Amino acid sequence: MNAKVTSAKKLTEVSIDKKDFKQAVIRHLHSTLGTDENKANNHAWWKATCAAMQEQVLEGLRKTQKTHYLNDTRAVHYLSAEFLMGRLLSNNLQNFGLFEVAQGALKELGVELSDVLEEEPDMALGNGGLGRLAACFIDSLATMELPAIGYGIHYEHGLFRQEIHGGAQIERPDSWRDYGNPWEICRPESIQEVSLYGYVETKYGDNGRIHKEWHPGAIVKGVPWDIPIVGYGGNTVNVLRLWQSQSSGYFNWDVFNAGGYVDAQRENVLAETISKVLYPNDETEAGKELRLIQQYFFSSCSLKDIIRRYKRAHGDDWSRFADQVVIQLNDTHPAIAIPELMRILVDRAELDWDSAWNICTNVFAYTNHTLLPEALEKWPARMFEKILPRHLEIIYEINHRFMALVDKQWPNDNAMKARLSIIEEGNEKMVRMGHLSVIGSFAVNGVAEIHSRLVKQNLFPEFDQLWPGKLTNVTNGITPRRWLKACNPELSKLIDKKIGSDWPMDLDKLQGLAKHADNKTFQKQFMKVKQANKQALADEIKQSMGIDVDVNAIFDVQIKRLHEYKRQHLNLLHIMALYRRLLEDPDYDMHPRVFIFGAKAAPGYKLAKDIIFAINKVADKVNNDPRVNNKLKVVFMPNYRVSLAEKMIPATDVSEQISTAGKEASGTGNMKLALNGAVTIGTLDGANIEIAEEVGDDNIVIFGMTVEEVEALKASGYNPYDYYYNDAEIKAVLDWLETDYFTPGQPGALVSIKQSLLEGGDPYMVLADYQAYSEAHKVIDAAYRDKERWARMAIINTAKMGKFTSDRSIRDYVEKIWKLESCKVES
Ligand code: F58
Repeated sequence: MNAKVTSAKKLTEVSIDKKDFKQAVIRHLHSTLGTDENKANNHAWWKATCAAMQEQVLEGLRKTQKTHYLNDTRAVHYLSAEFLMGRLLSNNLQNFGLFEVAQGALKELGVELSDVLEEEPDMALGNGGLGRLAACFIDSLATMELPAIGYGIHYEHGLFRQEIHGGAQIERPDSWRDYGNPWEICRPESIQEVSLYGYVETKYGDNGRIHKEWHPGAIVKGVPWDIPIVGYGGNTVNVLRLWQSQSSGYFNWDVFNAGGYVDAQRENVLAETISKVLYPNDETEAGKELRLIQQYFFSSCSLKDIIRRYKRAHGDDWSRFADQVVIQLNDTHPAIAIPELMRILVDRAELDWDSAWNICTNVFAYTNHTLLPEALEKWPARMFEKILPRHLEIIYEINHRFMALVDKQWPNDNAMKARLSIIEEGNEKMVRMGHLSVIGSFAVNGVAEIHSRLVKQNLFPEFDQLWPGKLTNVTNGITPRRWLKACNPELSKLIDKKIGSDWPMDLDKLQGLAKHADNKTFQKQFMKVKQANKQALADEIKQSMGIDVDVNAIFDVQIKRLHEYKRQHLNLLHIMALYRRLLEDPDYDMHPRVFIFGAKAAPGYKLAKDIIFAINKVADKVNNDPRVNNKLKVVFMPNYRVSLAEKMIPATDVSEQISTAGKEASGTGNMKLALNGAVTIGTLDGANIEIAEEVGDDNIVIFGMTVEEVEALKASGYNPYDYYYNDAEIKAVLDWLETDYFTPGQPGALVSIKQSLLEGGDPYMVLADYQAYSEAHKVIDAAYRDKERWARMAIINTAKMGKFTSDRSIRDYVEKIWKLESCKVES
């Protein structure tokens, strides 16, 4: 097994020089875009530069695919409803070692590469951490020269664009490919068909064998679009294959005879609706029919594509399928692939059930990303029966056989059966997708140590008993190519000078910085880069929002989806408390602080939107109050997305990771910020715990209740009013929300936050952690004022992030779960 990244070609051996790159850009300007150097605007330059780059990329793709085919490699198939890719040009240039070449070529044409890069719309085909993780993982897979393919949905509209009007979030459609996407390649030769609706016929064969035949009510087409994924070093170019739905024109008149022509047209519209829009949910399941159809659509297309490729090499011999194919389910969204594979094997390939199940349970592995009950997917059996009648039968059969196993292990224990059954009985029968995923997979992993422990202890304890070793951990990671090398070029250059330039492929090398952490010159250089990055962000804030921020202030950043468990409102209450302290005592001793937020709220999540509104209203007041003497600023940057994160992260001093212990599965923003030299203020939750282990207690500020303390307080009967009445600051701040101080003329406009924290029972224990959080901020303040101490802390954070490269996560998957070999592609 050789999954270590050692083989990528040296980045100095560029495949094309400046002169040729310039020629290629001009050629594309002329013959692809039909314009010329004098007429071209930045958008045209962007497209032409992408096209010039794509020539290199496609050459790499062709070589990679040929090599993988000739070597008949085992491959991982990463099924994910979301891939939050961001922009690709800068990444592809970096990974091919052509960034400087392109910069130089464009300069000679009188064009700034940085302006051209800004033209690219983000590919925002994901909600948050889960989707971005998938993007980091496919970067690492290609970098490590592992045979891999990502499968997902070619959403026409990605995550909504956020505008802020009068402080409130407004959602606008995202149209990432309105003017064409230069990276994607349509592959009509690999179109798949997917059946939906209809009924199942039972047929009895001569040999007494029962055969099930599904007569679908409608068939839709899946059109594949391939996005090449360039590994660092440019040797391996893998593929992200995204499925777009299209009407097939097929409509079963027998099934829908009463509806006739009009219904048939409705079906055509449905077909094209499937891949229209990404559901903007975060940690809650919408339970909508269209979402189940989306899930089945991309899972079925992907499986058929995997089987087509397998058959090309192995014909109808299924005996090697599980040797060649591993399918990773990114959460339960693609779990329907399990009964789909059973259907294909049993109904189509006519394998017996046991052989089919044996293949299935050696092919699938499942990653769990959450413990929140509202995020665990369940589908009404009734809805299943309508959309996927044959799959429901198969799920019942899987469950029937599984219940026999449970009975063997725990005889006559009906309560146990009810707990473990895929089917939840109740008012409405539900299909539990988590249970199906655990039962149908050979490995199940959580995404950070603490999370995986809780998956075993609280979520699936009986499954852990039944199959010891099946439940495991793979701590998340981030790609250092995007999240340091590309987004923080000045820090990268400084690091290169100090320890050499190998670190993007071997992040443990950053350890080498630790011995310079006390060196005054290095401290100055490191903090000078931070200061320049802060200046760039300050300029952006000024330009986009008209707010002046002082780059000597502490840049304190919370960037992530807006959710109660992530506790942006804890941050807000503390900001309000600082404001009060400053009003009561103008000499209140604090280093100037800029609190910066970036967050989208799910459109239907009322309280989350109220919190955004409150942050903006408090910001209006604080930023325009001369009494705070510029010691406090609050900035809510609209439309948080990957490309904005790339600007905010290098400029951050303090990273807010303040979820209620036990709720954040891992977090990955925490890793990105620490890698760029931010100091974390955080709870003992998710990967914060592992970050603390790496950087040491002196270089992180941990506060608040542990998981055990949260559980104990809950068990003893948590009462938020205890904190309200016993803490004058909490009371004053909560009462303030009820006045019209922040919303002149609109008293009560912010009251929902107070209500949720008092009458609502404060489900995420914001008030219980408030004092500890407030004290932790005093620790931050004191540490920052000691310039040398702070520089040391920042350097150590960067130096100790080696563990959190997504290359390490992938290595863990390869060794523990996938059992893959890397495959060298000759350049
Ligand atoms: C996130 N989940 C976890 N879900 O919250 C985070 O702790 C973890 O680091 C990350 O996954 C990667 O493991 C997450 O982002 C979603 O966005 C789902 C999208 C579909 C609907 C339900 C939430």
